[in-house]
Amino acid sequence: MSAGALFSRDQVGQFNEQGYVIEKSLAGPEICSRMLQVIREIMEPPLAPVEFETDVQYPGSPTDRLSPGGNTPRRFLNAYTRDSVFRQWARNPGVVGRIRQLLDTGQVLVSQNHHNCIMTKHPGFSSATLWHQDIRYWLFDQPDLVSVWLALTDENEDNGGLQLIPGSHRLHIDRGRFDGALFLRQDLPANQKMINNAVAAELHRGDALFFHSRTLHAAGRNNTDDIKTSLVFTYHAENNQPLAGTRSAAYPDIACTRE
Ligand SMILES: O=C(O)CCC(=O)C(=O)O
Repeated sequence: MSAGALFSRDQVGQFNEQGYVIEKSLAGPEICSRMLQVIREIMEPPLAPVEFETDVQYPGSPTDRLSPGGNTPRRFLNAYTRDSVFRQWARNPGVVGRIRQLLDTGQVLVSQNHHNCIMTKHPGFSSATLWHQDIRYWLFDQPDLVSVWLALTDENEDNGGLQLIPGSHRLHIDRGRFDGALFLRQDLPANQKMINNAVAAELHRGDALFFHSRTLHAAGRNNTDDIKTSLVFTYHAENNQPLAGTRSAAYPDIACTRE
């Protein structure tokens, strides 16, 4: 990945308009293979800290840890501290330079408190994630963060890949249009109208999806026979700090220094 080649002006424009942009083949085959090797080692048995499908209780989750599929991992947390290959990726100039462009800022930090995980969706026991904005439980001076979702396997609607609602990061959506857990209510015609505009992010191994923390997104279950695996980190500008004493500030953020 070259540090010099960053987003084009059109790509930055697309992000500003749509709330997301995809960079194809941002991670080369070698780093993807190394990451997958590390992930295989932490997957069986699942090495803590892990969030299991039963913890999220999303539609399709096994009911409890003792039921079939009860030990299916959903997220391997603390990706940043698990291996240097993840740290190198998170602070790579090709990633960080693009984040700087999207946040239109100099210094950026990667959060240890949000995402910072390896997401998996296993055949048979994966769950669906309803429509939400990531910012809903994050507390920062401003709601402007960017996540980078790196596909380590191909992702599409069939295996529970992400869907996004273009431009939703710019909308003001009344609280009443969300349910108690801050998922978009599907029973409201105004919400259905937005959902009808959703697009599925088709990603191949090494592709990176950059999306705004206010962009509405959702994902289905994995209906294939293969595990879907992705790595996700979230970034914010130095002048947009987490609120002290909240979960967003639990662990220090990592400065991505200029090379
Ligand atoms: O993979 C999924 O089901 C979506 C995950 C997601 O949207 C999230 O963790 O914010």
